[in-house]
Amino acid sequence: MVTAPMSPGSSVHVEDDRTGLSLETIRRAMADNLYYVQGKLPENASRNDFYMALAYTVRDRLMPRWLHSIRNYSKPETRVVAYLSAEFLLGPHLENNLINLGIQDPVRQAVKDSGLDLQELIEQEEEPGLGNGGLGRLAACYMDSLASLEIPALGYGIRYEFGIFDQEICDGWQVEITDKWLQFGNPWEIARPEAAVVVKFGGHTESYTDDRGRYRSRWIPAQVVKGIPYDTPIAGYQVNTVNTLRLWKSEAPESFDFQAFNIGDYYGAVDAKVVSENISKVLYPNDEPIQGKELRLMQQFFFVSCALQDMIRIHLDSGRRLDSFHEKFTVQLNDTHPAIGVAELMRLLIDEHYIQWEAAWDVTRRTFAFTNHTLLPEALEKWSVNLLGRILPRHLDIIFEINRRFLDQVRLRFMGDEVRIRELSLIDERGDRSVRMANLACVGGFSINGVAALHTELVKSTILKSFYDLSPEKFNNKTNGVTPRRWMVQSNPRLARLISSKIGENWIKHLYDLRGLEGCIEDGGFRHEWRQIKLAIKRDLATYIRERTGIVVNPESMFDVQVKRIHEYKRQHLNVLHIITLYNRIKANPDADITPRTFIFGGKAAPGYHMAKLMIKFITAVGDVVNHDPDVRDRLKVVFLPDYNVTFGQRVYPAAELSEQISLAGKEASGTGNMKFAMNGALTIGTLDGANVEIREEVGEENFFLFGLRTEEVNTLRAQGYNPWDYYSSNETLKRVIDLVGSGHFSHGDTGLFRPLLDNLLHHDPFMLLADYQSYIDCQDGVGSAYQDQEHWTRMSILNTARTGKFSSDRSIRDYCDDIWKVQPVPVTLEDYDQAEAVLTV
Ligand code: 26Q
Repeated sequence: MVTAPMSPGSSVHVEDDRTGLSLETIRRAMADNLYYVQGKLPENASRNDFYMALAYTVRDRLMPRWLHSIRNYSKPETRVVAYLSAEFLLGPHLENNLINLGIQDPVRQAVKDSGLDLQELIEQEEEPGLGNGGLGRLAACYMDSLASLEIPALGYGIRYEFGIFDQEICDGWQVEITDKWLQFGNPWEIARPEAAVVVKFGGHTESYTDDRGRYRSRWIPAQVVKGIPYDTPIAGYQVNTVNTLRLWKSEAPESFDFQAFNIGDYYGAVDAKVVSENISKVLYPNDEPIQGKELRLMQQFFFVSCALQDMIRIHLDSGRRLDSFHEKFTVQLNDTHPAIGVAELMRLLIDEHYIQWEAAWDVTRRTFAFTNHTLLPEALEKWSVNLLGRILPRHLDIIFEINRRFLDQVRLRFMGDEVRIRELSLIDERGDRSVRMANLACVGGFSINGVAALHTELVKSTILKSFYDLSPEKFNNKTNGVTPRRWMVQSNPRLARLISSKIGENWIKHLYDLRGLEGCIEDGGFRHEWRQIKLAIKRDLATYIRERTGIVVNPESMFDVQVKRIHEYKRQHLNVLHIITLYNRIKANPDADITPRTFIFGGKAAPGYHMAKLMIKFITAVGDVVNHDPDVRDRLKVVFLPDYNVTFGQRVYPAAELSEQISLAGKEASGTGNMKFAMNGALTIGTLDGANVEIREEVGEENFFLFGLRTEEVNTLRAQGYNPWDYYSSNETLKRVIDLVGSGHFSHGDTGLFRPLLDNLLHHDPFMLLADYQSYIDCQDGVGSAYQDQEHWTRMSILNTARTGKFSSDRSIRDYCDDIWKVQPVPVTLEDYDQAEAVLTV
C-alpha cells in the first residue's frame, strides 16, 4: 500500500514490499533487490551491489508518487513548466531521495541490520556530472524546488555518456580523465524507447505548393537521428510530487541502417551510426562558448527538438489544439544553449502541423522565456551563418524571416537609426556573418531575466541594452537560489540538527524562518555548540585532505576557501597574491603575528584555457613552497583539492569559515557558491559583484568583508586608461610579491614558468587584480584580526546563516512561478484509487 512519507504506517492496508516504508519492509526489499535485480547473494555481493540494491529500494518507493505526478502532466487543465538546459549538474541522488522521502532513519537501520554502513553505500554513488558549474547546478537546484513546491515540471536535457572530466593533479598541473559515470549502471534512470523521436540534420530545403494551393517549405535532411528519452525522478521534499528529468540519448535509427545495408553500403551505415551516437557522447567542458564546434550545435538542436516534439505530443494527447500550446507549457531557456528552440517550434508548427506563420509566431512568443547568465560580451553565443545553414538549413531560413519581420517593425519605430538596427539584428554582419542566439531568444520570447539584481541592471544597461530600450516590459530579475535540502540538511546534518533543536524543522521549507536563530545569538551555550560543530566538520575535512593530498592541516586554523571554476575573472590568482604577501611578512619577520590559515582551492579549468591551467599550477607551486618552509611553522597551508564536484562541495561548504568571492565587480553574473557558504555560516570576503551585493544587504554590512572597486569605478578607471604597471611600481609590498614570483622562487628557479601570468598582470590585467590588490590585503588583515575574537566571529557566523533565507531556490522558483510562468502548485494525492494501486493493495 502507498503511504504518505510523513505518516508511515498510518494506512490500514497491509504494506507491500515494493513501496512500504517500515523498517521490516525496507529490509526485505533490499534483500529482494539484491537477489532479483543484482543477481547476488549477500556473501558474494560487492559494496556496489548493495548500493544498487538500496538504490532500487528507494526508487521503488518513489514510483507510486512519480506515476501519480506524471498522470498530472497530461491532464488538459494542468499547466507545466519545461526547463530546457544543456546541463543538469545533479550530484548524487541516493541521500537526497532519502531526505526528501523522509526515510533516512528506517533505511539507516535496515542497512545496519544487514551489517553495512549507510554512509559507505552513499559514497559508492558515482555522481552524474552533466554540467560544468553554476548554470548546470542551478538547473538541478531548480528541479528540486519545483518538485518541493509541487509545481508540475519537466526538465529536458542531454544524457551525456561522459560528463565533465575527472580532474587529477600531476606535478601541480591539471590532467583530464574521462568521466565514466555509467560504467556500473545507473539505477536512477528508466529508458523510455517507446517515446523516442526522430531529429533531422543537414540537407536542404525545397519549396512546393500543397494540395490546397498554399506555399510551403519542405526540409530534405541528409541525416536523421533517433532521440531516446531516459527519465530520472526528481522528488520534492516531504510532498508527493515527483517530477521528471527527461534526458535524451542519440542513436541511429534502425531503418536507416537497413536501407544502407540493402544497397550494400555496410560501412556507410556503420559510419552513420557512429555519427548519430556521437551527438550525446560527451559534455563540452567549457563554460564559455567555443567557436564553430559543429557537434555542439548538433547537441543543442538535438535535445531541443526532442523536447519540443515531446511537449507537442503530450499536449495533443491531452486532447487540445496546438494554438493553445503556450497555455499548456511555459518553456524556460537556461541561457542561449536551447535558444534554437525558437526556430524549431516555428518549424514544427508551420511545416509539420500546418499552422500559419502569424499564429505560430504568436504561440512561440508566448511560450519561451530566457535566462541570461553572463555579462562578458565575448561569452554571448554566436553561430556562423554558414555552419548553421549547413546543419539546420530550414532553421536558417526561419531565422532570416523572423529577422526580416522584426527589423521591419524596428524600422517603423526607429527610422534611420542604423546603429540600433545593426545591434538588434539577429545576424551579426561583421566578418564571418553569424547568428546571435541571445537576440533570437529576446525576440522569440516574452521574458528576459538576469540572475541577480546587479546583473539584471547591467544586462539592461550594457549587453542587451538595445532590447531593453525596445521592450523594457520583458526584462525582470530573478536572483538565483540554492536548495537548502542538499546544501544544508544533507551536507551539514549536524548544523541542521542544532538549528532544528532551536527553531523546529520548518526552515527547511521556509528558509526565511532561519531568522529565528537571531534570538539565540546571545546564548553562550548555543554559540559554543555552533563553534564545536564547525570544528568537528573541519577535523573531518582535515582528515580527508590528508588522505587525498598528503597535506596535514591544522583544524584550529581559519579555513579560507575558494571553490569554483578556474577563470581569470574569478581571480583565484588574487587570492594567491595574498598568500604570498603573508608569506613575505613571515619571511621578513618570522615572529609576525599572523592568524593561522588553511587556504583551500578547488575547481576545474576548461581543457583549452591555458591561462586557467597555469593558475592551477601557480596555486600548487606556491603551496609546495609555503607548506614546506620551516619559517612558516605551519601557520599557513595551501591545499588544492583535485576534482572539485558536487560531492566535494557538500564536504567543503560546511567546513568553510571564509568564503572567497573576489571576482572583478561587473563580471560574475550571480554566483551560487557564495550562497552555499553563507548558509553554512561562513563569512564572505567579496567584491560588490553578482549576488554578493544582495548577500551583504541581507546579512548586514558589519557581517561581510567588502573590498575592491565598484562596477562604476571599474568603468571609470578603464575609461581613464588603466595602467597596472603604476600599481606595481608604486606599491612596495605588491612589487615584492610579483618579483618573488618572477625570480623563480616558486618554480625551482625557472623564471619563465609564470611569465605569461605575470606579463599579463603587469601589462594588461584585464581583471584589475593590481588595482584591487591593496584593498584586498587590507580587508584580509581585517578578517585575520576579526578571527582572533572567536565569540564575535561566531555571532557573525550565526547571523550569516540566520539571514540567508532569500537565497533558497524555493524563493527563486516562487518568483519565476508568479512573475514569468504563471503556474500554480498542483498537490499530488495518492488516495485516489487507480489500477496500479489496485494491484499493489492486498
Ligand atoms: C556554450 C556554447 C558552447 C560551449 C559551451 C557553452 C557554455 C557552457 C556552459 C557556456 C556557458 C556555460 C556556463 C555558464 C555558467 O555556469 N554561468 C554561471 O551561471 C551561474 C548561474 O546563474 C551564475 O551564478 C554564474 O555567475 C555564471 O558565471
